[in-house]
Amino acid sequence: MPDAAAPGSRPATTQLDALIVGAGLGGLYAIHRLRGMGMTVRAYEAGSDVGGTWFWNRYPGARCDVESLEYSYAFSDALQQEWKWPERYGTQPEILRYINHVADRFDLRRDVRFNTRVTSAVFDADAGEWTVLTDRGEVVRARFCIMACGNLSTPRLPDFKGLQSFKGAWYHSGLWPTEGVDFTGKRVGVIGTGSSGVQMIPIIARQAKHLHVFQRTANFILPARNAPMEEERERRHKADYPARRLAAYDTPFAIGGHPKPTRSALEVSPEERRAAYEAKWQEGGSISFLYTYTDLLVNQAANDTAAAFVREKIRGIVKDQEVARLLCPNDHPIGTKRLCLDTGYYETFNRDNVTLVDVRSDPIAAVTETGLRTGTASFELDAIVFATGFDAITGALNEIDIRTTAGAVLKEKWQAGPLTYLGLMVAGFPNMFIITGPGSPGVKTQMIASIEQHTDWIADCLGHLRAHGLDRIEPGEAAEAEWVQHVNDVADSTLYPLANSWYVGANIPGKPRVFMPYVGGFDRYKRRCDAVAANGYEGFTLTRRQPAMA
Ligand code: N01
Repeated sequence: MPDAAAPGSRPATTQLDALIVGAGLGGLYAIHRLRGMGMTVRAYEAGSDVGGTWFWNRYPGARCDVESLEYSYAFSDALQQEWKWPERYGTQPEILRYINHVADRFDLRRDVRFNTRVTSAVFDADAGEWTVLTDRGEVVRARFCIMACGNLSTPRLPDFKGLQSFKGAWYHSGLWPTEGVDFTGKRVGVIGTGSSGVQMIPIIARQAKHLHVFQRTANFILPARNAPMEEERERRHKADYPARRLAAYDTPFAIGGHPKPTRSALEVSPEERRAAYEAKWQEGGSISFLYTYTDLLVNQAANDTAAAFVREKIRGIVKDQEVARLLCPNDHPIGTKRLCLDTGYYETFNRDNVTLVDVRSDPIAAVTETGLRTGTASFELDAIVFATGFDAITGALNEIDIRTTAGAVLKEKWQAGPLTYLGLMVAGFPNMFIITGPGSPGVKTQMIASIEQHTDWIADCLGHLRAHGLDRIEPGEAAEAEWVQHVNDVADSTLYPLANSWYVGANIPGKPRVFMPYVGGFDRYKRRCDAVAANGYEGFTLTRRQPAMA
């Protein structure tokens, strides 16, 4: 394939079968899978190396909340057998080491262009291919575009006045400096108490002279109970890894090892319920807790029992009962925002050098030269950490100018909320596939399982096109509308929409409130995708470009 030209000269056009946006877990597997079919592929990656989320999110304490024996690629049994995870939950450095290992082992780097951001992608309806531009001036033409740009890859800073005037240092959890940050002896403010804030706060508290935690919404946080990997457990898991993966695919979260619940929380006595929650609390982890009963995510009364248990725990751990009251979530059912896993989070608020600031009742008004100001108080800070989240699910796609020569513009089409068929494709945008986009169960599952499932489906689809002499696929408007309705109907049958979460875009002012992930479960979703393919790609139109008349 021709390469980009030297600086100064006119850029050459690179021709590919498939262009991939992103070299995180999704992009890397897409390279491997499509290259294995003999396709010319290349991934474009804004970062200087592989890893995506795990490349950028290097904040102290960053760690996966899915157990490491589950959170890994399944496509190569040799890989899953040889890799040794040292702990129950992988740390960010360990997961990044694993991703680098995968990139090297499968020789993936040679098909990644690093430090390069895709800025626009235009589908040429006549030529039947995409023309993609990068911020380094490269022009790439590709029959297919695979958007593997991540769900939580567009960091979001609140629109506070005065940030430019701040004389100290500031950081965002999702843009953490590679060399790390030492907060020893510093007065630090952390804004945000989602998964990122919850993981970093106990560690920063141990370093800082004083830590102010600015909390707008209290979250439900369960113990991770991280520990070194037990050798016997690892041995047993690896002894039947492929079967365990298959069993996991038959569950809603694509995570195995947890018996499916059989009873409602409301069918048992309060004592039995309490004992069950206590056992899950001791075991650690979010999926096992949500699996205590069948109806925790669909029945408010059932959910209330679990929420009350966690609040009681918070009041038991945190000594100052006014602080405990503020830390008790009270505005959403448990599990309807991403459950956070902690190591010593609530205990951190018993430290003398930690102060919880309620910015729900007294919002942050501005950043000042020397810290932060709320409506009623000022805080002197040497460093501010924004653990304020991401423009989730659609953010990275909307940053690329995606359009077609037929006049379709993705951002315009998605103005009132994203529309996709199966979360994989968008009507009006042929030959563009999305890995774990809106309408996919991705973020509600073991993400790597969804990445592999989506990519395998796409690869099979491209194989089908090739085998039938076809080169174009696009979902129909009716199939797309039916899927979007189904995604909404399923969400509305649960408690999820009751929370102001990033699942509904509530963290981004002005973003349309639409429930974006598919919460019908990975198992159900996979069966649907398989059936669509088995029925000749039902809901899609598959065609062959007519050669231009001489
Ligand atoms: O972001 P978040 P995150 N003033 O959006 C607050 C995954 N992840 O980076 O809730 C004051 O959850 C905001 O408050 P509110 C995981 O899927 C996984 O923590 O909007 N506060 C909230 O407290 C996770 O869900 C792992 O009222 C403001 C926080 O900032 C997702 O990434 C680790 C504010 C943002 O929380 C995102 O997590 C890390 C303002 N103006 C992340 N604006 C693991 O695997 C926002 N906030 C463990």
